Amino acid sequence: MIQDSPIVTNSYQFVLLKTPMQKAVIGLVSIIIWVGTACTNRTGTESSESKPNVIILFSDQHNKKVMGFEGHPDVITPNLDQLASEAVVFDRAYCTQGICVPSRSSLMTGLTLRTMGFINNSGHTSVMDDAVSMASIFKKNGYKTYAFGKRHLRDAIDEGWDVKKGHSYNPDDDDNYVSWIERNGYAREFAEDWAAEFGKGPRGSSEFESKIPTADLGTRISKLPEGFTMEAFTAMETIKMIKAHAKNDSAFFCWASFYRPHQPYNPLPKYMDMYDVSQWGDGTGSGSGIKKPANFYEPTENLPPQLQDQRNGGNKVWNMDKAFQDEQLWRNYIGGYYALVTEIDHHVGEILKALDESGLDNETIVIYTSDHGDFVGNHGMVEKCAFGQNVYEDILNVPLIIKYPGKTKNGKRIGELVTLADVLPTLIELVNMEVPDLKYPIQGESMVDVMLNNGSMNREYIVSESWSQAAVITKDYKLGIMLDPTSARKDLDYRDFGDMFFDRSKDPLEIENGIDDPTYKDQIDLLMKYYDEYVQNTPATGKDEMIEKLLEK
Ligand SMILES: [Ca+2]
Repeated sequence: MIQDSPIVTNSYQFVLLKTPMQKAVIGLVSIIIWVGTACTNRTGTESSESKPNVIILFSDQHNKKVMGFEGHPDVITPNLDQLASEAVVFDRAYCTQGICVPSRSSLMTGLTLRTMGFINNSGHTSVMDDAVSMASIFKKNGYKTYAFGKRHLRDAIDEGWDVKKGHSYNPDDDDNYVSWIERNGYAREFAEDWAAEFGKGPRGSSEFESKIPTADLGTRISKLPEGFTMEAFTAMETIKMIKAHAKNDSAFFCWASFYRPHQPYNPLPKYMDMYDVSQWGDGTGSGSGIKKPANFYEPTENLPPQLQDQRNGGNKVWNMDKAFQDEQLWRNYIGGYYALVTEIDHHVGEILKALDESGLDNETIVIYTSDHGDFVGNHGMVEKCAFGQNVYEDILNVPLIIKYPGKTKNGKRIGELVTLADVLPTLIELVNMEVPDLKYPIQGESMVDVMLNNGSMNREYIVSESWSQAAVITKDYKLGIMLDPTSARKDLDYRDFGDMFFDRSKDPLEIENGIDDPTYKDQIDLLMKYYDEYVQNTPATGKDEMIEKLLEK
């Protein structure tokens, strides 16, 4: 939608006017003005064209390699495979930090952790109040906005939703999974799932005070009937919304956000039965037991200190020491993770089918992505252990599949380095949205030229960072710099372990730390220089504010 005077005050004013598509739209607007008729589109605003719907299918903790079309030996994902064949697939998409809230917030604002200032999932800074969310931008542009499932956002970053139905109990939401499962009479079954990690039922449930045992590696088969998981709730609400929009003809932006395959790992028997976890084998695709990860027995001393502690049994939910005595526990977790991905894949298929049956598939942009990955047994680790590292590919590399019917090239693989902060500027350009005055300009960059025109991001590197570790990622190399978390957070200081360096072209499993190898000195110096450049060019407004607050205490 091109307005008479676009209110664009950030760096995207150049991007917004430079692509052939934009020029074509401007040309079309000129023609319409020339014939003296401005048509009214289905959102009721004056425009030359009807806007596409946008749906972000999202999962939590989905390791990018764990999809069938990636050549995985085990996991079964026919619907994601089909979507990927009809879309562009980014092979080198990374989260800006390998943990929920900061990563999701980057997706929603296009900002970095450094600028927002989160410490892992917590903390509050003024940037979080002043940021403008993706949902708010869509809403201002005439879209009806929906969030179904896990948001895990805060302050202004969680604003802009017309309808929100979360996974957790929240009286401010229009509905939530915990209340819904209670109404349906399965509160106990869900509490047993939830307790695999937390030892009790969820907040807001009649089972909140119930003491229920945790489960080794957070893995327990669900007793919920099919159709009553958190994933089923997200899909059900999304499909209801799609069917309603098929009739009312207004544009929607929807974040359909699955909680899984995040722990607690509670697969339904239907999906678990697709994987033979009774023994290690050559993989489900070969008709045998699931395949053991190639770097499963990585020596403990290779891993950063927090991961070593978990390996040695320091985390009493995971009980990893026990799992190494009985590998059946590992197979249950790894197969359970695949089963959760397969359940999500089923719901993705149902949502795409609803778009198709409602006749909206050709006018809806579909994105599939996730906030970060999971080790899934790689490096002999469970979950993401994001408090002790922010370097491993299993955690930082995320799925990113984008389909714009009639525009994206089917099955195109893209090797450019991108981050989740690039999604918002991409959508702004794709949908041609007006951007309000932003106090903190978007730091990501549009991927449209790469997606539609064989363009380049012109990037030598990208950075993903936590308070403990910054990963500088180039085409072939990765440097994990252990940071000084300042005197404010001594507990996050892992500098004694030293930095980490991986030659990804020779060591894709990331088991040979080359930081002391003189062969790599020039490369390491270069990546260090890139990081200095990144720090200089990226305002640390939120992080500085957070440090000041912590030092005052
Ligand atoms: Ca997460």
